[in-house]
Amino acid sequence: MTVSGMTGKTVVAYIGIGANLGDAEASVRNALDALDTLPETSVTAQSSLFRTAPIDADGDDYINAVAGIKTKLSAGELLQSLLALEQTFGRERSYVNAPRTLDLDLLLYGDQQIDTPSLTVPHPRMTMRAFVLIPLLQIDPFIDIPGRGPAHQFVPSVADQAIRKIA
Ligand code: PH2
Ligand code: MG
Ligand code: MG
Repeated sequence: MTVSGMTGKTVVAYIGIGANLGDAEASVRNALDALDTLPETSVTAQSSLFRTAPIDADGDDYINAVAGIKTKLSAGELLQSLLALEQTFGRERSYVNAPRTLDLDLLLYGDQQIDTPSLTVPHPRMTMRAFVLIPLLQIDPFIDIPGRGPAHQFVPSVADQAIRKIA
């Protein structure tokens, strides 16, 4: 363990996982395993896997899930680790919301609200997306979104979005 790891504070964070290119289900499962191998990070909760219709995107249905982690990485370090992990899964960024082998989004980082050019937490669109809200609420039905309030209050507004639990 590094010196910063010895002194750093442990934070509970939530990661949105999505894939709709290649073997999406395998990618999401492998991503859950890979998150657990990040330095100073362990996966403490994982949602079911869900098949979801693309929102503001084209291509096949997505497989989505949410992971709860405990980490001593800073939010910036965690973001960099997630982007690096996407690369190991062959992620290409050809155009906005293009079909992807793996997307890892930092949804929540403790109770922090972060607004920098490279990172906005809570994830700005998470309250508008069933593929985030439903798996997140499966892990913690009473979770609060910092600055927004209880996550469950947003469910009625995404009720028209197709989502089906597959595993
Ligand atoms: N991700 C997007 C855009 N649209 N739709 C679904 N169903 N699942 C996603 O993960 C998703 C999306 C941008 O990251
Ligand atoms: Mg995303
Ligand atoms: Mg992303």
